[in-house]
Amino acid sequence: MDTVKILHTADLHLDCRFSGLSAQKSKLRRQELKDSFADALKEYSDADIVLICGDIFDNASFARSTVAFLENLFSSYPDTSFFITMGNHDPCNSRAAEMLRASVPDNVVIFSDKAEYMELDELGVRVYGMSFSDKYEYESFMTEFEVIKDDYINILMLHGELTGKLSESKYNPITAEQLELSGFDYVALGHIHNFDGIHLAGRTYYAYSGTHEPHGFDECGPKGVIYGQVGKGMCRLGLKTTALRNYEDIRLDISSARTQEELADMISCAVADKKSFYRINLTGTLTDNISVDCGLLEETTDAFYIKITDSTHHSYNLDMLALETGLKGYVAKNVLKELENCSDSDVAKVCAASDYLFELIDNGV
Ligand SMILES: [Mn+2]
Repeated sequence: MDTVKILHTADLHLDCRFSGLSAQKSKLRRQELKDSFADALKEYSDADIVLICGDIFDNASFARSTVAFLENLFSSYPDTSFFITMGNHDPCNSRAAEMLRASVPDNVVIFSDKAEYMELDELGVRVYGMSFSDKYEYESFMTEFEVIKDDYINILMLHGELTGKLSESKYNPITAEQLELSGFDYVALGHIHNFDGIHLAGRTYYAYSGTHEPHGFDECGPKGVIYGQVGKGMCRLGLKTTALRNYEDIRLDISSARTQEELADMISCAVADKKSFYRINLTGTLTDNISVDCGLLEETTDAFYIKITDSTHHSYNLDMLALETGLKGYVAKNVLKELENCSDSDVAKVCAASDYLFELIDNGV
């Protein structure tokens, strides 16, 4: 069966500000967004067509050098056909879109804000697309397309939001039912920054590629491009990871740390990839000889970016509390008695219950 090799990407958000980072790291990340995209094109340069489904640029502020970068990049693959739809961050009326349109070479098609298609006769493929004209698109673009039914492989590319009801999104709403009835072989989507698999509605395959490189902690998980083959009523596609750095959001129970060195080691082990971004929330019950200084731990842990928060609490010293008069002394004496009589396997449970009781007495929570 005849197939076409595609590379599907979206939501590059080039020139993204990375406002949570230092000026130096933010600049480095902006360069990496470009490097990572260029690397992906090189790695999968045997793709016949490249689909870029919106939000190439992050917003109205973009660098002219980035447009020049894209122009050079597209020019260096003259045998590849590039197709671009503009998204809500870089709609047709934006300066970035205008400049891109004015500069791209002949092997690049940028879809307008009307439903259009291009035929690649040598490949037997038709690529359909439509761009955002403005920040919001309340009406579904899907109603604008009618598939030409013949031997050609029909691929649609859109920036838009999959939704249960058409009224529920202002970002070109698309329903599974529309996809099922559409007649396309593959629908390449952009807008959602996470890849969650290749899906099938009726005989139509569809997927969000997600972004090629994450932009923040709301974009954890593997990031890459979709690459593979599409044919009539079939596809062999998968995510190929491309991200140079990842974001990791971790809860780390440090109850078993007995010394400050052990605590530092546990954090260091959690930071498996020194190049990545980490947000670590420390949890658990600590003994008196462990103290948590988030700033110091951040400084002494080797990572590109690390933010540590402390949600731990200290265990209560039962022997000391048992000497007190009042409610806590009474509870401590009884817990000690309980610990003497309980089996080894119940010690942890009794300790956790007593910690909970003391927290309740101390904080009322
Ligand atoms: Mn986006």
